[in-house]
Amino acid sequence: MLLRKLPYLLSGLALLLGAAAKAQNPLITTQFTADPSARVFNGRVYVYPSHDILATPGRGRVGWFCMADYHVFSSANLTDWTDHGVIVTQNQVPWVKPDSYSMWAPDCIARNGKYYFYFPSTPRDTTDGKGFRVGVAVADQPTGPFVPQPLPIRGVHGIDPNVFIDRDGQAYLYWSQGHLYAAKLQPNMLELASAPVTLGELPTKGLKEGPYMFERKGIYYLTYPHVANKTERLEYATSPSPLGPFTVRGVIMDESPTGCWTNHHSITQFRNQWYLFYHHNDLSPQFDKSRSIRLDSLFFEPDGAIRKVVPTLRGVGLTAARQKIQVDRYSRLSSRGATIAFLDPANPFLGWQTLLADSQGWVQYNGVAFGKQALKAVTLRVRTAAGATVQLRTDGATGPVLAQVAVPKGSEWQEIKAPLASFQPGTHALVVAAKTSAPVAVDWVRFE
Ligand code: FUB
Repeated sequence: MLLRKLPYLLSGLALLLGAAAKAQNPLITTQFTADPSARVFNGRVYVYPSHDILATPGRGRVGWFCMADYHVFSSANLTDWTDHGVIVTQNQVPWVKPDSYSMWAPDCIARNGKYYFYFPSTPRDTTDGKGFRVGVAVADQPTGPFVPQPLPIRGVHGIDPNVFIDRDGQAYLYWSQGHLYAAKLQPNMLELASAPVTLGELPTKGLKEGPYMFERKGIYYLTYPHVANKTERLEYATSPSPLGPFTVRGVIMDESPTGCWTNHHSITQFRNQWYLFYHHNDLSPQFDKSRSIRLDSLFFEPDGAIRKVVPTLRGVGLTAARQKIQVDRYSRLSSRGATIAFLDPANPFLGWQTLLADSQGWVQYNGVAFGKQALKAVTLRVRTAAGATVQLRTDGATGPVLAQVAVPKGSEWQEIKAPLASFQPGTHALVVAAKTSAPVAVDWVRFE
C-alpha cells in the first residue's frame, strides 16, 4: 500500500521542496527540457520531455545533444507543474550504452492499467545495425517506478517513438529515421505486430522527425517537424486511417525566428481545449541543444484544418494575483521603451526582468485572477538607479489605475509595497507602465 502511494508522497515532497514550476513559457525553469510528450492520465496532464544537459569532456559529445535520463512533470491545471524526478536513466537500462548520453525524445501511453514509456537510445550491442534503437519501460503509475525491458523493440531502428491507440484498440508505433515509419503493436505493447512501413506522400526533401499521431472527428493527424528550409518547423498531414495514405495539409508552427534548429511537439486535448506542447531554447539563446518546453493553445478550423500556432511567452492558464506575476512573460509589450532581459545572463535559470526605459514603456500580462475578495496592496520587485514611478492598471491603456508606486533610487533590487487605489474583482489583464523618464527594471508583481 505504502509502495503504491510512494509516487504521490514523493510528488507532495517535491512540491514542498519547491519543485513546482510556473505556467508561463518556458514551462520548466529548473532544468533544460525538450521534446515534450504530453498525456492526460486520470484527469491530470503528464509531460514526458527529454532532459538536455551540457556535455563536458568525458561526458557526452561537447557541442551536441547530451541526455542521460528522463524526468516526468505533471499538472492538474496547466499552471502549477510538479517535477516527479528521474523515471528512467541510461545507467539502468540493460540494452543502453551507459555513457552514450543519447536518451532522446520519448513518449508514454496508458493501456490496461499500465504505463508504457517508449524511448530511443544508443544500444550497447551494435551487431544488429548501427544507430538508435527504441525501448520500453513499464510502470503501474504515470510517475513510475518504470521497469525497462531487457532488450529494445525488435525491428525498430530510429528515434522519436510515438504511440497511438485507435478507437478499435489497435496500437501503432511511429518513429523516425530521416523519414517517418510506422507499424502496428501487439496487445502487449512491447513487440511489433506488422512490418514497418514508410509513411509516404510526405515531403521527400528535408529531414522529418518527431512524429506525433492523434485522431479527431475521424481524421488521423500525422504531425511532424520538417526542415523545409533551414531549420525545423511543425507540419501536418491527415488521413482517414492511421497508416495513411496521407495528404499534406500545412504548417502548425513556423521556424523559430531566432534560429533554434529543432522543434518537437505533442498535441493534447485537456478539458475541451487542444494544446500544443513544443520546445525552444529560451534558457540558452546561444546554444540550441539546451532547450526548454513550452505550451500554447491550439485551435481547429471548421473543416478540421489546424490553425497556425504563434508562439507566446505568456503560455496558457490564469495566474492568481497573490502569486508572483512574472510580467516579463508578457502578452503585449510596448513597441518602444520596453525590453526583456535575463536577471543574470550568467545564470538564465534565475529568469527574466522587464526593462522600462522611459514613460513610453509598458508591459501587459493577460489573465490575472484577482478573485472576489478585495485585495489591498501590491508589492513590486524593482530596481531603478535614478528613482521612478510605476503605474499598475487593469485592462489596457484606459483601464482603472490599481496603484501608482514611487520607487526610490538605488543600485539593488527592492521590494516596494504600496496600497491599492482600486480593486477590480474577477480576471483582468495587468498593465505595468513607467510614468517617469528614468529607466526602471521590474522583476515581478504580487498582490495581497
Ligand atoms: O532531442 C534530440 C532530438 O532533437 C530529438 O529526438 C529530435 O526530435 C530533436 O528534437
